[in-house]
Amino acid sequence: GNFQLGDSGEILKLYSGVEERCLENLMKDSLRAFVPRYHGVVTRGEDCYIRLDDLLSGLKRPVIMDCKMGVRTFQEEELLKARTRASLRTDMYQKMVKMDPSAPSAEEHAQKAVTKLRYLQWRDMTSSTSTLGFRIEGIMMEDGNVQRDFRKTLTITQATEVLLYFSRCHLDILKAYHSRLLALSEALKTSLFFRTHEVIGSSLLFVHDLSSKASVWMIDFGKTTPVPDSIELLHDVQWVEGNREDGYLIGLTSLIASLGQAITV
Ligand code: 4IP
Ligand code: MN
Repeated sequence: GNFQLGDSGEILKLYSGVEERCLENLMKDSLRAFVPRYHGVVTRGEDCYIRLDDLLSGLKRPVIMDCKMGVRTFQEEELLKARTRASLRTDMYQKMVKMDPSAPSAEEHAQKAVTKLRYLQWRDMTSSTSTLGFRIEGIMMEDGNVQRDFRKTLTITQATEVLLYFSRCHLDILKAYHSRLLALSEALKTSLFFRTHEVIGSSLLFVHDLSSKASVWMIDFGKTTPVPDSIELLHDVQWVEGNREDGYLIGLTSLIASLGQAITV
């Protein structure tokens, strides 16, 4: 699989050069306190892995929520691929049909396949990604029960309902998340990494347990890449092809607003 347990209780994640370069940079950045500690690379059998601190260690019956950040989840290079050498994906066509049989076009139905760009764009447009700048990818409750379908969670208020369910309305947990995100938004303002990287497909991982330890971590940097020196990203403006903007701060603002609602109901 993509993950293994390391010898000292750390998490081993299947190697990606893009992610390794991000983690190396992040360990020297103002975002360091918001990223699982990176311990270099190990080889196991045929495969190479990235060693990361286990974000769940010390938690009893952890509760987890993964929010994928940004107004899009595909890289700009995906547009070029779709125009020039689009490989057709039957697996993505099938995922699409399963969720909504009427989503594929007549042509896509005929070929029983879609491009990766088409699938990722459809996921972004039919979730809160394109409007709120984030989407809930999944939740695991303390009994291990996993929920993955949040396509109907489209507004801040609907996200607030999920937050209340996820925290079982524990105000101390919601407040801890809220202040952690405010601290993150401060750290992002001074981060050299953030100014110079397009952050695509990265998540904020919310973790707590009922002893009320609650934290949020930035994870998944496999599609986060440096931009040319001539570009300085703002992260809070709309994406147009070529500007490399990811809308990360649009998502963070939405999440903070939703937590703000949750702690005042
Ligand atoms: C997945 O779709 C996610 O978008 C993955 O992104 C993406 O991996 C997969 O592409 C795609 O099938 P669902 O979540 O709807 O199943 P992430 O890894 O950020 O969750 P990439 O390769 O884009 O990172 P493929 O090409 O790996 O299947
Ligand atoms: Mn992810």
